[in-house]
Amino acid sequence: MSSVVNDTKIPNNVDLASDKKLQRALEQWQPSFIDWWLQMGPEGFQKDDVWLRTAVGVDSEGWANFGYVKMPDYRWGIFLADEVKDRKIGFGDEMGKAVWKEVPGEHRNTLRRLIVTQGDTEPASVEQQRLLGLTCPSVYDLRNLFQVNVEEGRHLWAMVYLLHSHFGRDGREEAEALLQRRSGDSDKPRILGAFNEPCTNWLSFFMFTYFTDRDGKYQLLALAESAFDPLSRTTRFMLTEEAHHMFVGETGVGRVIERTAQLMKEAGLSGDVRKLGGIDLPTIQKYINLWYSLSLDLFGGEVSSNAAQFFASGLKGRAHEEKEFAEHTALNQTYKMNVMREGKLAEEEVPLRNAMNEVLRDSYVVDCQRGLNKWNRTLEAAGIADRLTLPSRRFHRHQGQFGEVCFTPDGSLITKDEFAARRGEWLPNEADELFLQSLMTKPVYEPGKMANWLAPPARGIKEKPIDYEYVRYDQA
Ligand code: BYC
Ligand code: FE
Ligand code: FE
Repeated sequence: MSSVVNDTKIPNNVDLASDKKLQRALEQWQPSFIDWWLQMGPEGFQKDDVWLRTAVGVDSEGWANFGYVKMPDYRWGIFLADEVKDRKIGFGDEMGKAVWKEVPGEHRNTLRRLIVTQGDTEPASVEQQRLLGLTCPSVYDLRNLFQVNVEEGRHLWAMVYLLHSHFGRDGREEAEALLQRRSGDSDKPRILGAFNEPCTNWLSFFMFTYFTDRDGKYQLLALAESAFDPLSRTTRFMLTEEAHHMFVGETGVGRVIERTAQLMKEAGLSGDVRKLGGIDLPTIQKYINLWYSLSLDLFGGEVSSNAAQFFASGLKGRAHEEKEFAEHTALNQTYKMNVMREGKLAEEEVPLRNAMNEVLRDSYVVDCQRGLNKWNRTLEAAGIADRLTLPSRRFHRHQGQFGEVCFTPDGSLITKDEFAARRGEWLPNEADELFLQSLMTKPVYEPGKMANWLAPPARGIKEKPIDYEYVRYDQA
């Protein structure tokens, strides 16, 4: 068990004090991070006491640490999961060799890019969610939003630590740049598509934490397999935090659906749920379509020489590489997938290594469906015949094989004109956005109260009641 140091400026279990140069560099980055947080973090709540979990170590006690804290005073720390003794590379061309404690020169640029890409998503999501507190549906949800936000901040710290400790001056420059880019900014956007999309209402927030944070889970699982051991150890700990983010999404969407089902019954099933101040199922479906498709793009191209290279050199594996796969070189194997050939949908056998993005996406799709099934059971239990579905993975894509062509949600190829004409049936249109805005104009700051469109959670956080004062709202 690595020991934890909490009494320094930067809590850590990496013995930061023993490397004065590194410690100084990170302590210099820290004020820039705080400036960024004050500027781009949750708007309007920086002075309030929020009942948050703070990671103070990597064992089960170390991160069951709850208490009131003002967000700018949150103790963002650097925590690596415990070292696995004699850990060996588990896949690719270097399989069986000892993992790397340092970055091999030949992989320096690639690893730096992977770490920067991962790091960039973390502050991006905080920026996307910046205004949501002002329209929160309950104090319970407000607290969950902030918990997610501070932990994404910590995930940025996790990547910045790697950049500072292993990539010299280049790494320090990248760490600065991570605080310069801005989600949605046309001059200096965030790196990946979904992280430049607006997330302006709470239905989007719940979908984002269900679908987009789940991409995070799978990318982190793939990086947890990495031969670069510090990357593996840091992502392994990040995954424990990620579970809560996806919980917020899954239960959030689930509570919307539960409330909608109640209102549908009140409205007499054929009635208009919107008139009763609820979110109708077709609207929920559109937001599923939107955030699922945006998140599918985050896995990269279906056929990718980059992905083959990452796998071959041991930088990025498959999710649960050891447990889920019997063979770990992925050589002399093919993977059958849909591709576009001369403007038509075709099936093709692709060398397995080149299909690694798609293999990871497969695991993700299965995991996404689980939540859908659960949400549909809520509808079933309420006696409602409608069901929610995941659209085809070809629908509304911007990367890879299907990025340049258009498909219906059931996966039929259509023209761009047809897509443009029917887009508003499948994806949120302006009227849907305005409707949600009209539902969510006022925040609910009274502990225990819920906005009309949302059912209460089954229970509070960490044995606290649902009406606990999770955020002590400072009226001043
Ligand atoms: N948007 O060979 P290709 C999270 C680029 S989320 C824009 O198809 P490759 C979180 C790509 O960079 C997890 N550009 O794919 C969640 C490449 O550029 P170059 C984030 C894209 O290289 C919620 C070109 O297109 N973690 O943690 O295998 C809240 C062709 O690339 C996109 C990671 O992503 C896109 N969607 O890249 C908070 C892990 N997709 O080389 C946090 C690190 C691809 O032609 N990143 N491109 O200039 C990676 O593993 C990989 O870079 C990718 C796939 C997943 C992005
Ligand atoms: Fe994260
Ligand atoms: Fe997350």
